[in-house]
Amino acid sequence: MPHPPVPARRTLLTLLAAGPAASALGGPAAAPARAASGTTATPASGTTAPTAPGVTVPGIVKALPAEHFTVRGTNAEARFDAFGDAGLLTPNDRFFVRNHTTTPVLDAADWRLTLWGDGLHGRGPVHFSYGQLRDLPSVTRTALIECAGNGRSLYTSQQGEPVTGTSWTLGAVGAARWRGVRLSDVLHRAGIARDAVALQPRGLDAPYVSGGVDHGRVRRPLPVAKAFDDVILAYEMNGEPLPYDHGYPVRLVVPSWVGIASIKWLGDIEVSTRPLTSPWSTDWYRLFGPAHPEGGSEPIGRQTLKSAFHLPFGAALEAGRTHRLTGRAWSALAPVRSVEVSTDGGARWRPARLLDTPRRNGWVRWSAPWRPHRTGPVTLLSRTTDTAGNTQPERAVHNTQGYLFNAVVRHPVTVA
Ligand SMILES: Nc1nc2c(c(=O)[nH]1)N[C@H]1C(S)=C(S)[C@@H](COP(=O)(O)O)O[C@H]1N2
Ligand SMILES: [Mo]
Repeated sequence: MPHPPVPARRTLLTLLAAGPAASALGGPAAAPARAASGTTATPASGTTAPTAPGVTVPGIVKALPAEHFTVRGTNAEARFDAFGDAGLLTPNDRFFVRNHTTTPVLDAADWRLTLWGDGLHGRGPVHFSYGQLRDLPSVTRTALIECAGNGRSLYTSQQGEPVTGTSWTLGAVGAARWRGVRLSDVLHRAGIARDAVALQPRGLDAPYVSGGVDHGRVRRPLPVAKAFDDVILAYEMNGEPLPYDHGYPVRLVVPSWVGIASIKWLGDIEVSTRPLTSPWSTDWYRLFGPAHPEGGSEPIGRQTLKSAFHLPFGAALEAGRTHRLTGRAWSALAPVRSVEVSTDGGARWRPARLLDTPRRNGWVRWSAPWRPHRTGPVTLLSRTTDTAGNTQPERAVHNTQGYLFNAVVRHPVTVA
């Protein structure tokens, strides 16, 4: 068995004070702890300290004003209903945060990436400093990051089915322009062997402890084929250094795959000639339940497709005037081809107007005018179809952990 290198703990300037995370930092190299809270740290993005009212979550650095975020445990969901003014790219200060533990505030100056494992020619570990990564040719690409469980609560609210996990509505998704280096370039330079089949990137955040079990640091196997396709090690998000909460100094961006693949605060990558596993590929991020194979599906790779309105659930709309309904649609499987809307609970559908050119790994905004006449409750629906012919179904196939919700969202409003 190859021996994993000790993670570069000394690069962790701070973690949430006290508890197992802080004690893991013990030792002479550990810098004084500073809580990752909304009031003490200066985000790497250079945004100012929070002044807007909102909840401060221990473990998330940036401000979480209530008009843009809903806090869910250690996570912050972006308010999808407020995306109407957000543009095609999600601003860094409005991007959702999914943290298994807490945001570590790292220092790029003493950060390094380690590649190790029997899948490297030299066998010994290979290191890259932040400066060495920045000196490699850079690429910039737009990609969505979407949690596998985005829309999870709709399994229950819309389909009456129980699920475990964070009760996201539709805001565990965002689009950004990522700049960094190709993972393939780094793998070549590190001397990846021809017979390497699996990678396992791992974060520098604290080990994830749940139900009294220490699952270790967040890590998940990544097939070599995907790594060589379009994965990047990103150090910029929308033209700024990665914010602390989004993986500063370096994170993976794995386009079109479920968010868990895009490991933040990347510390090391195991390169192996044999398949690798972690709890994030065996216990979670598989589909379990009666509709799936005994023992679960294969680990989830790609995300699915969705569309939704930029409106709060239960929004009140005035009768007798024309409203411009807007929303977004996206598919991880192919570019969006069309969006249809229904304003009568699904009896009749009409096309929405696409406001952006559909692209792979992006979303499109759309609009449809609606002039309601009768007052009372109405269910609005939107349904997208992509160029590969995938369409949102009426019902999503249930899985116990509520991943990959893809059904048409039934959006209640009131005409008054
Ligand atoms: N190291 C580390 N990487 C991580 C996570 C984490 O908790 N730790 N969460 C993952 C999950 S589940 C998602 S959905 C995305 C969220 O990215 P964001 O917080 O930048 O939106 O990061 C992924 N990468
Ligand atoms: Mo996620």
